[in-house]
Amino acid sequence: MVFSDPVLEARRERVAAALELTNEVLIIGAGQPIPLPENTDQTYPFRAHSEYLYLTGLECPGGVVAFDPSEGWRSFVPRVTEDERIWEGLEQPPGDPIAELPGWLERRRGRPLINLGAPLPELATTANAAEVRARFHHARRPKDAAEIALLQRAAAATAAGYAAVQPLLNEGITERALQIELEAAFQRGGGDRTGYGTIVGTGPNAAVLHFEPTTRSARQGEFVLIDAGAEVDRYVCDVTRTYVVGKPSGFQRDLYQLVLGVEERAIGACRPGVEWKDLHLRAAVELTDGLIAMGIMRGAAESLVEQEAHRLFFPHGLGHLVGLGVRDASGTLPGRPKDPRPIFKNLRTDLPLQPGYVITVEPGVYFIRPLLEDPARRERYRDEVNWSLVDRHLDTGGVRIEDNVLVTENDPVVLTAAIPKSLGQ
Ligand SMILES: [Mn+2]
Repeated sequence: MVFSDPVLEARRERVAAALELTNEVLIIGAGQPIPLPENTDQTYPFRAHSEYLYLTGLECPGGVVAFDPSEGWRSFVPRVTEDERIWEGLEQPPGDPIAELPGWLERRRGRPLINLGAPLPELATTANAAEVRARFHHARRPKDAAEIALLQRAAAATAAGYAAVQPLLNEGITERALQIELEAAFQRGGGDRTGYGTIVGTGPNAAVLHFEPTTRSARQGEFVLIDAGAEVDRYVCDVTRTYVVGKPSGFQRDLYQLVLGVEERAIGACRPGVEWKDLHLRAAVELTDGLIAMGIMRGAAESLVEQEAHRLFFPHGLGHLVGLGVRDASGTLPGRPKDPRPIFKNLRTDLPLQPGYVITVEPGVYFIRPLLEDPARRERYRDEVNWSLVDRHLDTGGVRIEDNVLVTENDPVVLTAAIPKSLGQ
């Protein structure tokens, strides 16, 4: 695997210190391959649990890493069989034989046992696992140099994908064709695979937040929203660009400039100590201000956001941590409950930023029919929204612009800066 021993040792040390265990025994499982339902001797692609991979660098089915606060870390791995060497080309990973794990546990019998990573159902575990996991997540939020190097490679592969599709944004191109060319270029550009299901939405489909590409073709003057990222050694970028096929209308330009301005100001504010929820709130107010200026909403932005009216057009959070997987250790600070105010209902990340964090910044404005055609919402926000203008734009789709930002002691670093942000070809 890609991480060197000193890198892994430093991680294990940092995690051990952060967990604050005294007498507890910790077991972190890699997980087992899951067979496909039919009798094919195939399994779903195996991905070791992130918590296991982080500490061992191994994609090792059945592996277990164990920690005893008075003795330190031990890694147990299954013996690779001859069949696995013949059929899969597997090699024996480093570590103690997994057959020694029961004895290791037996010698610690009676002490509280915490199981993180993939569950080992045969173990009876104690109740504070969630708290220990929260501390583990928090300890691995700042990315180390090896992780940032992988993210830079994932960003380069992702950039190759976007560069391949931008010249293809012509009338008649299908969502599927864009997906195929994007994903092929990801892999030619050094990616192992996509980090999550590629989203390509043309026209009204651009308003579906997690749209799966279809055979629909783009028409002249429509938005095309692409949200996709390459994965390199399990490290993932999460990028969105929005384009227009042909010449954008004034309305499309206004929407795009609004989202772009909000995105760039939020990126500039990604500095140590800044509360993510404050950036989210500021983005919500700025988007609302822009929608007021465009005549779509009416009133004062702060008050509209207080009333949650912005969620008609911006129904998701400003972003989330990304890295080892597309949602890497997001959530809240250990021991600090999420801010319960209704305006933060759709914000799952509630943390102060710190150097080393990598976070997506992804404001968006959409015309989402299930929200905008809902009679209850139309009644509640009767005066706050210019509904006749909204009705004229129900098939507009939407705009989202998303980059991945590394927080540092100095200026934020945009890992995905090589991917152009322009409305058209
Ligand atoms: Mn995304």
